[in-house]
Amino acid sequence: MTVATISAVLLLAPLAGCDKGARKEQESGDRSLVVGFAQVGAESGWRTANTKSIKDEAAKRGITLKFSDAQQKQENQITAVRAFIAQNVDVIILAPIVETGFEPVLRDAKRAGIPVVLSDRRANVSDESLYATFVGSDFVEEGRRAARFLVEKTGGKATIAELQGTPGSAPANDRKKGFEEVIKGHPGMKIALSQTGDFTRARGKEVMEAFLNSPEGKTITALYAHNDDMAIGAIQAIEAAGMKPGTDIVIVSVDGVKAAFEAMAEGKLNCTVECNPLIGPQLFDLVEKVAAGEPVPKRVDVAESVYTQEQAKEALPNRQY
Ligand code: GZL
Repeated sequence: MTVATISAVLLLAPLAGCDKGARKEQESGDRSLVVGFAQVGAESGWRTANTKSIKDEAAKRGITLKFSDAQQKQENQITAVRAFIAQNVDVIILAPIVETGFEPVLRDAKRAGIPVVLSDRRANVSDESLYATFVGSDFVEEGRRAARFLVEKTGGKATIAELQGTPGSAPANDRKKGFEEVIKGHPGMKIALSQTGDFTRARGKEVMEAFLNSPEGKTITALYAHNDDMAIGAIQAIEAAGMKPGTDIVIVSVDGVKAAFEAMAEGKLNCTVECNPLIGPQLFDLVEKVAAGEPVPKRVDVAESVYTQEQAKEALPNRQY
């Protein structure tokens, strides 16, 4: 074996034994990051704004983003993550549609040496090392904020209809939990009807129609919708029933999309609890750190507020989503 051959072998040896990330670093030099993003779907105004924020930020940073819209189906998300693993991307971003069922595919990503960043929604796992970090909102606090508004607005006396988000999703589970935590301290606040509208306008309208046609329908004095899109659908149903949304039925929802501010300006919605979808910059700060093997916090929260009718007209021109 010549000296040249020995030195070449010695040079490569460390690479052959190093972990995938370092090898990629060595091979790639300054190539742009390749990131796979398994998004929930396009079910709401919030989701559309969230997708745009993430795509725009990737483009701004010269990051190659492989995007998958799972159309609100978990099996499609899992298929997308497996494809990203096969394509050997640098980092995977996953917005888990529901909290359970992702552990096996996250283990596959870990075995492949590909870090996963959870965006927007949490996934329940038995091993926290299966994801590098999570960036998103505190949905329990969002539920508390919605309930606090309703208690104040109704003087602690309301018969409530609840439109829940996607069954099993972190926002639906936690927004319900936070809301109930606050109203349990107010005996005059009762949830009389509760059903999922799957975060969409169409289902929100359908379910609210069914609520209003039910025996308890005439007793409803307030609506809590886990997102603005379902509230907008419910407003249409309330008007079709000859009632005044925002007056006959006090309405509070979550997200803070432009349509909610328009509804508040028209007096049809009373409050929206902001859930900020514009997390692209925060998300890619974390993705770049993770790709470089730098330490990141396990959870990064998103700053949010609460908006009522009084602020709607003034805030509307400045809303970005
Ligand atoms: C919340 C997000 C939720 C929004 C809905 O972070 O996961 O999903 O509240 C969207 O509008 O469908």
